[in-house]
Amino acid sequence: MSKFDSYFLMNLEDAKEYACEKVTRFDWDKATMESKEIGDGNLNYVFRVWDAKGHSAIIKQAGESLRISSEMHVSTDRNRIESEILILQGKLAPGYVPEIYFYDTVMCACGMQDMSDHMIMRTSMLQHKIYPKFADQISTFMANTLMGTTDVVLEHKEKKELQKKYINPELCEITEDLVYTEPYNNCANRNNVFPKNAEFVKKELYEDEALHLEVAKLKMDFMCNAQSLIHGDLHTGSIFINEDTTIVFDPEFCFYGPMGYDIGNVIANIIFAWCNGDAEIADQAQRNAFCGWAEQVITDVIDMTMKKMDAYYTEHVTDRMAKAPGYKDYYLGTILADTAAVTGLELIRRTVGMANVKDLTTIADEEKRARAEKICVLAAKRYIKERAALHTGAGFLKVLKDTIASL
Ligand code: SR1
Ligand code: MG
Repeated sequence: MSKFDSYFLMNLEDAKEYACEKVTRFDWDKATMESKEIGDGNLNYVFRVWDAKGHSAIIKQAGESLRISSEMHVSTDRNRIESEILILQGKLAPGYVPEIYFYDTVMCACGMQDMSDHMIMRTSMLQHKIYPKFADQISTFMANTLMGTTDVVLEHKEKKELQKKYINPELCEITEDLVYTEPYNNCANRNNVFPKNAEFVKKELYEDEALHLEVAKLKMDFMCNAQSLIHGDLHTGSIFINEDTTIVFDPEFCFYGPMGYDIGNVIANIIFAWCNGDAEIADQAQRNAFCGWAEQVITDVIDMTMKKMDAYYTEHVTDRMAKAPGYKDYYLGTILADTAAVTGLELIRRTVGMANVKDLTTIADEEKRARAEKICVLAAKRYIKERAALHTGAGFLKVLKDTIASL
């Protein structure tokens, strides 16, 4: 019998005891064990547990209600999904995800590698740090995990087994509501609109019917296009980073969906970092260095991901018809269009929706924040409406630059 034989939400003391019992690879020094709750996401509880002998691990537990809102309840099975996906992604992209030590479907918790020698990328971005290897590393992660789980590459029954196993309706519903619905109508009355931009948001988002039509098309595509086993929430809060490595975690929103959803999330969140740097860095040379790097990342992530996907496709394609001349270019073209659209959707929902980003909300000067949010919304509308015409990283960056110049 163990106190962890039935589910309850752990506190700091429980987390230490739990790590001792479940992370058996370490000979824990019980007397010096400590724990700290370090979660800053919207859903789960994350404990770092360590001892004086140098052992450490992360214990992550899914609560029955979400941190962002006690009224929102999502199956705690999301912890199993996340653990299994990290194990799978670790095979497809070795070294790009934390090692999972165990997962436990009773406590809805898992133990994983402590990444304390890295920072959460959003925190780094708010300190305006530059990571020259990021674009190359994240593009490798995405090309391998996304292309590696498609019908182009996998035996189709194997793919359908994965699709069945990770259908994830509850987490998908959050995305369908928060990304693809509420930012355009505030139908659940939980949008967070910066008061200075209230009129602007009403006109540009709530009253633009042509935009609503495009978002409707994209929403149905998100629900119906079982293209690839996507991460589903690949923002800078789901990435650990340091000078040498990029580690992706938190794939609890994963399901079979359009792979542009992941790539577009990365691009949008780099744009948020750009906006924060532009508004908050006083020194011009430093501002140019950080924003210039962010611009290069936007260009490189698009171009490198597409190039690596192209190569992965050529090397690993198994489907006979997907080898038809011209099909690969058509397929990659649809991914780029989806990427542009999701860049726009993520920019909009994090600016005006329920779950905002610190990159915008911490901009101290109200005029600068209003301007940054206008840049995000106006660029976003172009990414959505002009998605079929964007074919290169330079094209993606031009939309952002032209929008800035227009304000
Ligand atoms: C109710 S959860 C809000 C957001 O946090 C997660 O990280 C997802 O992005 C979700 O949309
Ligand atoms: Mg998360």
